[in-house]
Amino acid sequence: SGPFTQAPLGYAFNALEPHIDATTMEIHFGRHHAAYVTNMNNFAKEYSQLGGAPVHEILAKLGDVPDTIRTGVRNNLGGHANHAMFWQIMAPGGAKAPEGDLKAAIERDLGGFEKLQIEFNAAGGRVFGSGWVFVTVTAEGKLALTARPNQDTPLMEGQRVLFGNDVWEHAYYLKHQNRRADYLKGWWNVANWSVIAERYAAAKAGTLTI
Ligand code: MN3
Repeated sequence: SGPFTQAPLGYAFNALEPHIDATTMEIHFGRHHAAYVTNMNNFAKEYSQLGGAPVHEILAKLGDVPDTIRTGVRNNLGGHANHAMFWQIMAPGGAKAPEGDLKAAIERDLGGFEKLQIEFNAAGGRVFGSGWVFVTVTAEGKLALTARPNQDTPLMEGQRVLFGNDVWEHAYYLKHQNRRADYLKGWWNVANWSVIAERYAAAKAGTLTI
């Protein structure tokens, strides 16, 4: 227990099949993400200030964290924030493609949904080893494609993440083994554009956190 908590998944482990298998979801949510949260609660025992600040604010000011635990906080709180976002934006049952002003912003800033998918998949493929590919959003609603190694996140530069995909092998290896490109291609089937549209509106309203 401690100040960091893992929100319930909100859907069944098998809800994203066949694109993401139930066993991967169970291990990814129940062990990988849970471990990041446990590790953060242990860091908070050493450095109690961690428990009093919002996750996105800690990540934006990692230089304020004592150097003895800074790398651990970077990896584990980055992992917590990244996965908390990831489970949300894959929730089943929403819109299957961007709509409305989010669709217009994707066309304006990223060349359209089809081009976004091609370039996002390419960026995910270029991540060497473990990391993430993200679309960031400014308070003005401007979008950009970017990638980070390990559990780093644009939150560490004070930016906001609209959505992202986990390209660590633990996210896809049981089903796709070394074929990351197949995972990236199929992943779009489980992105929930209703949730992502809510995050887009929140970013523009200044209320989006992680
Ligand atoms: Mn992961």
